[in-house]
Amino acid sequence: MTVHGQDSFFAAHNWFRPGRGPRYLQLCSHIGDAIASGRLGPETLLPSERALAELAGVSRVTVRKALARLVRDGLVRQRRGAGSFVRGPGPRLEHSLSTLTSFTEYMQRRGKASSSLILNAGLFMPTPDETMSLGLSPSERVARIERLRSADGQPMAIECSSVPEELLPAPDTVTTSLYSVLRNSGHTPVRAVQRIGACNLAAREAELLNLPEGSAVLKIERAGYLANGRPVEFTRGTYRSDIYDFVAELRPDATT
Ligand code: 16G
Repeated sequence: MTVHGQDSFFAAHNWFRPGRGPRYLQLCSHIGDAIASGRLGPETLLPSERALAELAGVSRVTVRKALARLVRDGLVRQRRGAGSFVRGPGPRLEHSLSTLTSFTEYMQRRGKASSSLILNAGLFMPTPDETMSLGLSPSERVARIERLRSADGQPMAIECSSVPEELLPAPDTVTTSLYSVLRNSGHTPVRAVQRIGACNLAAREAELLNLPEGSAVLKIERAGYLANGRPVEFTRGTYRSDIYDFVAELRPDATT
């Protein structure tokens, strides 16, 4: 399968807008958007680097950089000697709603290397939401950590976790797993309540997750509790709905 209407699809007037950032990124988003919308289906063969440079009216370096970004983002696969192909949808990840696991443990079990980019971390005065969810007095501070979470280098979720300062006095100690830091200090969550909803990505989150702005994602709020019932964690996360499936096992209601 090749790209139909190649000439016009890749022509610069269809994707380049002066002042909207580097050409390679604009070309990359143009191709990425077409993959996301299905205009370029799985296994579509993209034109060769040279042909693409000609069609798009850019240098081969620009094309190479755009393709490298698409490969990095998992949208395109390069086969030596055969060319660049649109990838099919990757395997979806099933996330059980009935077990209390951490991102790091969950990815480890699936043989994936997890990593986190700290976007923001520190001790803050609580927002009204945090005060309520964590049962704080208005004068108690919270440790707040916002992270971009990736698996095998691919961005999967953005999570903002808040923990009472008393239970996590040094948020900068969370370098890999929040739960392992909490476990080490004897503050493991043993129960959690989650609220799941759908929403569309705003510009900042879209850029972090490498998805087109407006993509549908899952919003999940988790309130985690210690064995004595004290709230230990309030996490708001944005999860890629093209990868995650949240699965719950259901049993008949014993009262009916
Ligand atoms: C999961 C939890 C999140 C928790 C994090 C800890 C969901 C929806 N959310 O992502 O609430 O804070 O794990 O992961 O599962 P960590 O120990 O790897 O930092």
